[in-house]
Amino acid sequence: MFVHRRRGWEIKESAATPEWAYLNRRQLALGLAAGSIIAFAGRALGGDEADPSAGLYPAANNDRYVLDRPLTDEEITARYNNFYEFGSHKEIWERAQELKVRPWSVLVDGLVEAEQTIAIDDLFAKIRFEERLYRHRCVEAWSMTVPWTGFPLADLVALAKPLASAKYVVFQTFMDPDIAPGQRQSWYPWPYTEVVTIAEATNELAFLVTGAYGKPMAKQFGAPLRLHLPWKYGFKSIKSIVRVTFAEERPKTYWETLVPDEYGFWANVNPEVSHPRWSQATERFLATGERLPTQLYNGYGEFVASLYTGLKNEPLFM
Ligand SMILES: Nc1nc2c(c(=O)[nH]1)N[C@H]1C(S)=C(S)[C@@H](COP(=O)(O)O)O[C@H]1N2
Ligand SMILES: [Mo]
Repeated sequence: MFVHRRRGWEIKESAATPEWAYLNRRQLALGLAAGSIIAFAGRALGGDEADPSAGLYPAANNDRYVLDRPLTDEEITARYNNFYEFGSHKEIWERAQELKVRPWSVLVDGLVEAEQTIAIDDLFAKIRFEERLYRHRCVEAWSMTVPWTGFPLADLVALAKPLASAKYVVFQTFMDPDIAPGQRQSWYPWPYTEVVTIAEATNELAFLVTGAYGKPMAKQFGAPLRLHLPWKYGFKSIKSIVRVTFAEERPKTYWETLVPDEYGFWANVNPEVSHPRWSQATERFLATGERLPTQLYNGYGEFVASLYTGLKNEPLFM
């Protein structure tokens, strides 16, 4: 099945190269002129030039999603990561290079017309990529802005053809303790899983990410396929997805199993609802180090607030 919806805002790729990409190219040109120091730095951050999907980048920017602050440099975001499979601290980017992102396939199963195992490059060939500049807010009260490339999660839902009885979409990360030392710590409920409702999954903001900064994303970001739900705390944005299951009942997620009082199912960003151990009123912005006020739904209320109008008794903000 070919998923391609032409949208009114779509413009020719050639007319849509974002400013940050020009800056990157300029830096690259300077780097080449001055030696290969900058080109080397790019590789050292985990960029993989041999990635078979490299030719799909850069994709046209979708300017419907605008930022109110500058982008965070890749030098920062690619060296400060949460990816517990590779360790429960932020400096995992080198270890994450052990992840083999080809061959890679995604199992789509559960309440669907037909179970499918889709090779990642076959999936990419069926989908139209776009770039979106999104804010990301970690529950630990830091935030960043990233130019992600990918496609709406709604496109994958359409491709999966869920049955009417499906109410939830369950995502699972790879499981390979040989390369992921965190997964040898057996008290964690591996593999990492996350769950959203069908309504959330088909909201226009829900984005499956394949690339960042105009190229296939570095492994530490969750290559070759990760979710980004910009109105929710970052732990919902599951990395390195191998399985997408449609279900009628809501299974407990990795974090709900581990610390149910601190990391719940809904996890929508709200500055007025504190985490049990800290305030969520402000956040440390990784680009500048400033403390900025946190916004309800991370500033995306116009897109998502209506999803929750009938759910006032649910713990929507933890
Ligand atoms: N599989 C998996 N996905 C994950 C995590 C993780 O540890 N494992 N950490 C989450 C958290 S808490 C955040 S804040 C983001 C961090 O994404 P980044 O490292 O690309 O900034 O990934 C989320 N997705
Ligand atoms: Mo996070």
